[in-house]
Parts: sequence; structure tokens; C-alpha cells
Amino acid sequence: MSKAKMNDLIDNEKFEHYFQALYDLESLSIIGYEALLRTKLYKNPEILFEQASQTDRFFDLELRSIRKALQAFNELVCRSTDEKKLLINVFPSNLIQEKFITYLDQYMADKKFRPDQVIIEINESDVMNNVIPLLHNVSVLKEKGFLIAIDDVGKGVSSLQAIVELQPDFVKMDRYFAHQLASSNRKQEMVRSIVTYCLNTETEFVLEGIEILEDLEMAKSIGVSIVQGFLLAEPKPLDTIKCFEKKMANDF
Ligand SMILES: [Ca+2]
Repeated sequence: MSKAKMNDLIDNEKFEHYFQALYDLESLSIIGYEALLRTKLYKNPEILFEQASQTDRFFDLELRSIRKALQAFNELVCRSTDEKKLLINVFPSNLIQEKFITYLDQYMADKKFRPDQVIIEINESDVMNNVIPLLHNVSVLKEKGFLIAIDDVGKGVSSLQAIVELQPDFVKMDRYFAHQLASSNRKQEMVRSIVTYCLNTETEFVLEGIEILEDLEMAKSIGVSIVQGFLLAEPKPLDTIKCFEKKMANDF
């Protein structure tokens, strides 16, 4: 994609978010939604972020995406979402920017939900190259009440270090471990080891990418408490989630 087209996408915010539910396995209730950027201009939004990261518009794209996701979640907030959480993705190189927290505070100013309903998912890529500034901004965000997650744990080389250094509230284990979990002893052992770490350090554990019932049942038997994946919910447009939440609120 040409630079002009990317600028058009960013300047005119030609994107929206889909929301994917995370489920608590004990109560089978939704604990929150991850906001996932979608745009007609890029089939795979990962490629958009990858390309933007090579330009000086990366921070701007991330900020606009966060602002829009927070606005959308604000529209969702009703009785049934009172305690639900919004999960947003942030790249470490943007999170360490001096102005990041100032902007986030601005975006939160007129919202109906609290900072402790916002989970900031930190993609583990190049976390360890930025660990000192990250530690600083993460501790400021925690003081303000925001929750921190390390995303895609087990995918890259530095995610275990990131968990130890940043002491997140949530660990999200990469979908690789959920895929065919039921038939892989080794995947079960890997998941179990991180689940145990989380239990012993008061960290919430999320397994991403659950797609079949057998893997869900195995996850439950290993002690996984929160899951995300197509089996339980696909990412859906805001309007669909809004209807669902309204219905839930009315049913109570
Ligand atoms: Ca994520």
C-alpha cells in the first residue's frame, strides 16, 4: 500500500473495531471484549501495523485506534456491561512514548467506565529492548488503575522475561498452545506451567484461540479460567455486541 493511502486511512480514520468476548469458564459469563481493528483497506490488519511501524505515523495510528475503541466501548456501557472490561492492544514502542499516558488520560476523561475496566495488552515483541521506559510507563498506568496484560505469551522469545519484569495483571497465552491442546501432552504441560505461575503470583490467565470443544474441555481440566476463541465467540461489529448487551441488560 502506498504511503498516501496509509495516510488517508489514518487521517480519515477509515477503520473500525470488532469486539471479541472473553469468557470466564467457571460462570460461563463474558468478562470483557478485546477490540480488534478492522479496515476494508487491509484484509490483514497485522500487515497495516507492520507497515505503519516503518513510518512516522505509527504512534498516530495507535492513538486513533485506541481513542476509537474507547469511544465504541463507551457506547456499549449499560447495566450488563457495568463491570465488563475492554482489552486494547498497544505496541511497546508506542507505549513508551512520553505523551502516551497524557493522551490516554484525555480519552478517558468523558467515559462512563473506569481505568480498571481497561486492560492494556502489550504485544511482547521487543519488550525487552525497551524494558526500562516500559517499566516506568507501566507503573504509572497501574497507579492510575489501568490493568496490564502481556499478549501472545509463548510466541516470541522474550515473553517469559516480560511477565517477570512487568508483573502484568493478565497473561494471554498464544493460540498456538490452544490448537489441538487435547491431543498434545507437551502443549498441556506448557499451559499447565504458565497456569501454575499465574496461580502463584496472583495473575489472571487467558488462553487464546480455543476453536473446538475438546480443547476447551482440556483447558478447563488443566485449570484455565478465562478463554477467548471462535468456539465461544467470533469478533463481531459494535452494533451486534450492542444488541446483545442490551438484551442481556433487559433480561435481568
Ligand atoms: Ca491481543
